Amino acid sequence: MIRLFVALELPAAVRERLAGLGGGVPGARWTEINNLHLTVRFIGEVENGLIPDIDEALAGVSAPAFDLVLDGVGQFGSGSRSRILWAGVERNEALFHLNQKVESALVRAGFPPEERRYTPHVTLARLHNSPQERVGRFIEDRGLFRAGPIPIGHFTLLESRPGRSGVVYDPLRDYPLEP
Ligand code: 2AM
Repeated sequence: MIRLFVALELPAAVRERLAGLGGGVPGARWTEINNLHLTVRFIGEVENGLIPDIDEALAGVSAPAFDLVLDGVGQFGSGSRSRILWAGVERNEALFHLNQKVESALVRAGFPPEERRYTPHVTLARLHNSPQERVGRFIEDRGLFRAGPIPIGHFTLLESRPGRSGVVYDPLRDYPLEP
């Protein structure tokens, strides 16, 4: 089995700025700088033998290239449940369009549909029992964070696997968007 997802990789300069946002929240496990990305469609665990089907489906996706702007930070979840801190994405029809194209290509190829609404975000940290007051301050202090426009000319199929010190994301293949 292999754990897969489709994502946009972010340029090093953008990842550096995102990583620079970190700190000051007790109980936060910050995303390793090389792992910062924007998921387009989570696939999950599949048999290795299905990789060619996924590859073919993604290679058939045609969608226009676009610019991405990261905008603000926020959190999913609240209270003592495990939460995440994220950087948000400025409203972007082309990104939703790409998500839809990937979704329908995968469903046509026989994979189960994603039931959850697409909420584009870059995960900055996972929170474990972080005091809400500190999380709230982190978010307020970085409310003006913006990065981009970032030209997006392709999307990527990645493998997620456990590494020695946390998860490792390996890009398997890039798929071009239309110029
Ligand atoms: P997250 O960062 O919000 O956890 C690789 O794990 C990527 O797939 C991450 O961006 C992760 O989002 C996302 N992901 C993991 N499990 C998921 C799920 N069940 N549904 C949707 N996305 C998921």
